[in-house]
Amino acid sequence: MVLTSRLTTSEGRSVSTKGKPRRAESAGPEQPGSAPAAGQALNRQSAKIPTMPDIENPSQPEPPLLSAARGRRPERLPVWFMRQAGRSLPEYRARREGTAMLQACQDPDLVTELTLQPVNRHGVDAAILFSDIVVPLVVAGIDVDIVAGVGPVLSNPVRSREDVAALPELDPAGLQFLDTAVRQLVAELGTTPLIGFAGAPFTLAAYLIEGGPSKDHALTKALMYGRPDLWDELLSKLAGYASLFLRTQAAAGASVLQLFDSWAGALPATAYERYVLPYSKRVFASLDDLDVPRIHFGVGTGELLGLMAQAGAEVIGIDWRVPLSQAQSRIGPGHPVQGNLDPAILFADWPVIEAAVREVVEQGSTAAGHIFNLGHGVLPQTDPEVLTRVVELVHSLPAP
Ligand code: 1CP
Repeated sequence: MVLTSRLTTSEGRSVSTKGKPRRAESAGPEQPGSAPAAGQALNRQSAKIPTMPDIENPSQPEPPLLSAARGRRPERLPVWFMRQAGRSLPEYRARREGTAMLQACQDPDLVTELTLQPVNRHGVDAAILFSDIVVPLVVAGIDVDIVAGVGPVLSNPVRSREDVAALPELDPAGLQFLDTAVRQLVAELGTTPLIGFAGAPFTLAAYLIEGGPSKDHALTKALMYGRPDLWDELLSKLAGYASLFLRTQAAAGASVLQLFDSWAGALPATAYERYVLPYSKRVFASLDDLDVPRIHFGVGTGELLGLMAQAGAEVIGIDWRVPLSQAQSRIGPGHPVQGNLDPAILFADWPVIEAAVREVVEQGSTAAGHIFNLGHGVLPQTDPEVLTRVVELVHSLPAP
């Protein structure tokens, strides 16, 4: 791939300069040793120093996102956006043209470019790997496609004992593209952290069983309540997928990991505790030795926050339905929070957006740490200029 040149911002953040230079930023001197060369990314799994890519300059401050994720209060409030890479960006639409989504996810050079796009454009405090939660299913050989305007669709949904038994374990050899993409990205990003992610067992199971997006998750719940033995077998396998996918990213240099249990909010708390929490716990426990901060997020999970906080992640992502102040009392002390501006508010006039951003920052100020984000993904119609403006505003506010 063509490596891009690098600038170091006034805050010491290293950014790639491929394409348009970032506005409102002056080019500082190249910082010696600010990033390992491509292919020389530290193996943080063994080195146990996930936050310090710059070993030649130990005085360099920890990136704000990592500080907040570790429960500290950095000088600047960190901000990134779920689904920051993708259809809200014209450069994304241009670059993706003619390449199927799941093909793009397995092309390390394209993954690198698409992951960097929102970092270069918005100046966010983290990159999130360009991938999708169904990519491990593809690697496992399951016939899944991402259909434009729909989402993941499976040709043969998993509904019987035979279907579950036929699911293979994930073969690490199939994840070479992921290792390559993450190493390239870490080298390109310099001090900006890369967030690796995976879909949680329940949310993956929902796609496998329903065969595509679903509103009520009726088939998933029917199998969960009606066939607990099968459910256990299925979720155990999917916990293995998530665990391996996350470990691979951390081993290649991702410095934060997020587990998306997007559709867990479909469940009552009692069912979540019995049928979902044990498997999410298993995923997090398998990462305990890595010393990489973990984020756990789901949509519509207000009633589940206390239980989700027991799964093992340090940071709890809060969707836009629950004010951060209330969320803190539900998850208990000691957990940094991530969130939670309503993504739809970005379509309002700027004064409305500004007031809402300030309110989220204010409410997050009492948490153990706060990573500013939306309460779910960026909507495709969002004006990217507004996202950049939100980043500038968050960075301009006095850190609480
Ligand atoms: O052609 C396209 O552009 C397809 C749109 C798209 C993109 C850009 C999909 C289809 N997935 C993605 C990338 C993606 N997916 C990322 C990386 C980009 C980034 O965040 O910057 C991430 C983190 C995901 C994760 C993901 N995929 C989740 C969990 C997060 C969430 O939003 O809750 C889920 C549930 C999916 C499934 C999925 N993939 C794509 C769609 C439209 C959906 C949701 C479909 C549904 O409603 O069930």
